[in-house]
Amino acid sequence: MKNKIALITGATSGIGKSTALFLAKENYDLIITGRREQYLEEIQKEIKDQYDVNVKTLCFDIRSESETIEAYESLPDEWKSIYLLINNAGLAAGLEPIQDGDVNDWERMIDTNIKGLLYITRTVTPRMIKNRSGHIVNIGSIAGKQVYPNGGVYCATKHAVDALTEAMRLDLVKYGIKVSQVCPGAVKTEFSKVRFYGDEEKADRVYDGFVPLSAEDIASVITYIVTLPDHICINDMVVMPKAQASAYVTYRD
Ligand code: NDP
Ligand code: 8X3
Repeated sequence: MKNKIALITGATSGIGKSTALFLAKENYDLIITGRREQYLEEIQKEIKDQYDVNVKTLCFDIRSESETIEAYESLPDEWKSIYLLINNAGLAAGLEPIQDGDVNDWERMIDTNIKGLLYITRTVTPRMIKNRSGHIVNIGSIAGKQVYPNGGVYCATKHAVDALTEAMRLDLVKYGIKVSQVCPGAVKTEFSKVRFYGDEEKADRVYDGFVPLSAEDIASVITYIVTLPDHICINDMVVMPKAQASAYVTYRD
């Protein structure tokens, strides 16, 4: 295959979907993943209608190690040589103090944001090592740099992503594999709707009175990072809306 191959987890919406469109424009062949098959097929068509690249869809739940491995193994051999892995799938569930937290929410976040990211990375990296080439971009968060009240477990999962980014870079540097992290502040996607269990009004209030980042803003940053010359690695980038000074200080008009 002449193009580099990028696998993007969580490409059915938000940052992952936008990144798929941006990378298609850069002539990457794409593997887009998520649990909503219909969305994957619609996005595959949207990309192929606009760009002359190949697109495969893999529908699986990243919380399951066996589903993750099976999905990868279902790819034709030439598609298994993934150059770029965008570890994006993730969520926040609930906004509660520790003493009131819902254990199911905690498990969803830990299983997706930490364990899922590890499963796909463990699955994809042996071939990168064999090829002596690759780039992993982990989507962390400002919540992986700071902790805010009622968000303890989500913040802990993103702190884990921060640590794993550094760990992956240490382990993979000798194989010529780059590892980067992008840590956004507030991005208006399905994120808050998922956090508040589908309550759209509550989700919209998160972005009242200031201009949040868009999924395209983060996709453009990811595209910048992955199109730099091979010898340059952006290790870590914190990207905030102008009005958001930290995880817990946002200036609202
Ligand atoms: P969205 O909710 O719009 O997108 C989340 C994506 O993750 C969806 O494509 C979803 O696909 C996928 N996903 C969630 N759970 C699973 C699962 N179990 N298996 C497979 N895929 C899954 O949110 P964003 O685009 O905002 O979030 C993307 C990443 O960015 C996340 O890691 C999030 O933590 C991070 N982030 C978001 C910020 C924000 O303010 N929005 C700020 C900082 C970081 P599907 O439902 O089809 O499975
Ligand atoms: C998402 C940003 O501030 O809601 O990671 O945690 S925040």
